[in-house]
Amino acid sequence: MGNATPLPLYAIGLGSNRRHARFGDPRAILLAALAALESDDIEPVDASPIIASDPIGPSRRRYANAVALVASPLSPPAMLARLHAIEAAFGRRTGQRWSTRTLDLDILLWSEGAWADAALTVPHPAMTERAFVLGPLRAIAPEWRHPTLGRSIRQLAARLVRAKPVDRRAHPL
Ligand code: A4P
Ligand code: MG
Repeated sequence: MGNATPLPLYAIGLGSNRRHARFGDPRAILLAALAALESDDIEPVDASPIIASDPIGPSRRRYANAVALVASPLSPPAMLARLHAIEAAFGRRTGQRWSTRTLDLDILLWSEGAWADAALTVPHPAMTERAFVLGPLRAIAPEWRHPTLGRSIRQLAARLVRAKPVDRRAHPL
């Protein structure tokens, strides 16, 4: 049977800053996690390059970060449950916020718009302040418009770069 209606899209943020005994370093963990996302009802569409990023928050270890686009009919809570199952399969320890983690999977965007309940907020509230999200996301979905801010990822990424403090002594005008 033909499928005339395109499936909804999700942008999923991936992060790791801890080795895994079997999968190896954070970069290898993200590659394995990208493969683990694929299932009967989650279809990989695109994946960004994997970047190395300085940690935001108390952890001192560098992160590997990437963003994946997937097509799926799952509701946002059902998608979050899948992501939690994948995190658990990669040995994620829960309970310590911002602790080092083997694998962190966040729902960044959903093509159907915004979602908010007690356990889940989409778009991810912190994504607009995070270069390690907007950089990889811009590489694969620059024209995706943030549903509540009304700006494209390209615009949000450009705005984030401009907002960085500039050392005038290093850049005399
Ligand atoms: N939750 C609500 N909205 C969402 C969403 N859109 N996607 C809830 C996923 N989860 C969402 O998340 C805690 C709960 O948030 C979930 O159970 C879900 O119900 P968590 O992933 O278990 O906890 P966490 O990740 O430790 O805390 P938090 O606040 O989600 O941290 P972040 O925002 O994920 O940040 N620096 C670099 N360079 N790269 C990184 O990837 N990541 C973090 C973690 C900090 N610094 C980083 C990076
Ligand atoms: Mg998280």
